[in-house]
Order: sequence, then C-alpha cells, then structure tokens
Amino acid sequence: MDARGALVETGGRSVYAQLRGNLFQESTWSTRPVAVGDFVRVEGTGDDLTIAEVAPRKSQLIRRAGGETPHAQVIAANIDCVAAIGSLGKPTFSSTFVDRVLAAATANDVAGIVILNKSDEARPGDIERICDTYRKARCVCIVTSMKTGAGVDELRAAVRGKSCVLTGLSGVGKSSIINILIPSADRPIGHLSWKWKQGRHTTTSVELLHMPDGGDLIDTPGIRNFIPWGVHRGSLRHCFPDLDPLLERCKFNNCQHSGDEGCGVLAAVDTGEIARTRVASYLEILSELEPPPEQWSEGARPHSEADDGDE
Ligand SMILES: Nc1nc2c(ncn2[C@@H]2O[C@H](COP(=O)(O)OP(=O)(O)OP(=O)(O)O)[C@@H](O)[C@H]2O)c(=O)[nH]1
Ligand SMILES: [Mg+2]
Ligand SMILES: [Zn+2]
Repeated sequence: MDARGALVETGGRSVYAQLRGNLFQESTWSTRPVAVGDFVRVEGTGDDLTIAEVAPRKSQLIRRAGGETPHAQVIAANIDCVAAIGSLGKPTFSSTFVDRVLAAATANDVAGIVILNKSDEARPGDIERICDTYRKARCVCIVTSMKTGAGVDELRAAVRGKSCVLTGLSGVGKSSIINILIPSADRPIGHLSWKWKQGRHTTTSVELLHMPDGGDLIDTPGIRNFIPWGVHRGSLRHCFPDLDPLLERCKFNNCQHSGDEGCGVLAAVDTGEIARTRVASYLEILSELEPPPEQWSEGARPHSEADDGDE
C-alpha cells in the first residue's frame, strides 16, 4: 500500500494495482481512497491491474492523524474485531493507548478485545487488576504469553473466522502473536533493547494475513498517538460504557470530574466501581476533541468535519 496503489489479492496471488485517478476525487474526508481490508474491483489483465472501484465498507478503524492539519486515517477496513494489545512486561502497560483504541472501536461499531501479552513478565496483581478494569468496560480480556504459549488457545478461539486488526505500542508483541497464530506468516520481530535505542518500529506497514482456520489478522505498526475519529466532546461518553452511566450521578451538569463538588464519577473511583485510569483516559481524549456540532458558531467551525468519518 502506498499513495498511488495497493497490493490486491486476486486468484490466490497478490498483485500491485494502481488506483484510478477518479478515486482520489471521490475521497474527501480521508486522504487515501483505499485501506487494508477493502474489497475492490480491478480492471486489466495479468500484472497490469487498476483498482477501479472500492466497495462500501461494513466497518473500519479510523484515527485522527496529522497534527496541524488533521485528517482521517483508515487503519483497516471490513473488520469484525479490534484488538488493543498491552504488554505486562516491557514496554510498560499503557492504559491510555488501550482506552483510546477501545473508544475508537466503539465509535466505529466494532467489537473491541483487550489482549494482555507477556504474562510471563507480569508483576503480581497486575493481571487481576487490569482484567477487572476492562471487564467492567464490557470487554473480553485475554491474557497471553507468546513465550510460554499461555492463553494462545483462548486467543485463537476468540479471533477464529473473524477479521481482526491488532493494535498496540511498538514492542507489545503484535507480530509475535501473528507468527504464533499463523505459522507461515514469518513476520519480522523486533529486539527490544535495540528498538529502544533506535526508537524504531519493527513493523512499518499495515498488512493482512489469513489464518489457517479462517479469518484474517491485520498487523499494524506501533501507533503512539491514537486519537479516535468521528467522535466529538458530546459523543465520547458513549465510547466508555463503564463511565457513561456514572456521569448521571454528578451534581452539576458541567462537572469537570476533577475534584468538583458532588462528582459521581470520582465517588465511583473511590469505591472501586471504575478504575481511575479509565477516567483519566476519558478526560485526556475529551481535551483533544472538537465540541459537538450544535455548539459550533459561525466562523468558529472546527477545521475538520469530525463527523464525516462516522458513517
Ligand atoms: N517475554 C516475552 N516477550 C515477548 C512476548 N511476545 C513478544 N515478545 C518479544 O517482544 C519483542 C517485540 O515483539 P514484536 O512482535 O516485534 O512487537 P510488535 O508489537 O510487533 O512491535 P512493532 O512492530 O515495532 O510495533 C520481541 O523481542 C519478542 O520476542 C511474550 O509473550 N513474552
Ligand atoms: Mg510488529
Ligand atoms: Zn463529575
């Protein structure tokens, strides 16, 4: 996949096909008209193929990319499942990353699962605590080790027959998981010490691989800054099913949930009903999003049409 074309699977083999020019004109909210997982219609013969049409997507995982001039980046299309992978060893578990990806999955109506990898390196108590947090968020949480094989059967059963995109910080073991579930995949695996010194990612492009028993796994490069697309400040709460009902308990409508009087959310943190990290992630993402459309005033319209990706 590059700016002008993509690898297309046709007749059991992969061929590079150029994108027809008009596809770029039709694409308004996303810079690239085609994403990994798209079904396309090709024209031409042999190795001289052109992507003429991209079929409507049943689902997609989208993030906001591009700092000053934000645009939508479709990471994968036609997926059934988004796996947010965290490491119980090194790199340290990032609740921020996992929460962001789960929110993006919910915003796109795709099921999210949490994979806690490197259980062989887990500190006592971490597994129970983190699983508890995500089960309260109504997420399946699978604990694995690609080193010992723990949890591999459970994971295989959870993704069988589905198209699942694997996300996680660099080094959590996305490519290692793919190599275990798809022995023929032979994905390059990074060496952590080297990675940290160089600040490099082992996987550099998004790639789809077929599982032997049916279904696909999509390997992605480690994305550090995952901002959900298609969500605004008013709708983000719906992407946090554990936190959403708690917001009704705050005494004031405009509660900021950071020490305000009568805050039901912080009260629920104190009683252990929700993890503090979930609330922190919610507030962090909230601060990065645009206000809801009904609050846009003339001339103060946000630079991007944040709702366009939500179809
Ligand atoms: N101890 C331990 N190490 C693991 C486990 N899974 C993967 N690793 C190691 O973690 C390192 C990084 O694994 P990768 O699979 O390359 O990680 P990645 O998420 O694909 O990283 P990027 O491609 O850079 O995003 C490698 O040295 C793996 O051998 C595990 O369960 N336990
Ligand atoms: Mg990788
Ligand atoms: Zn509150």
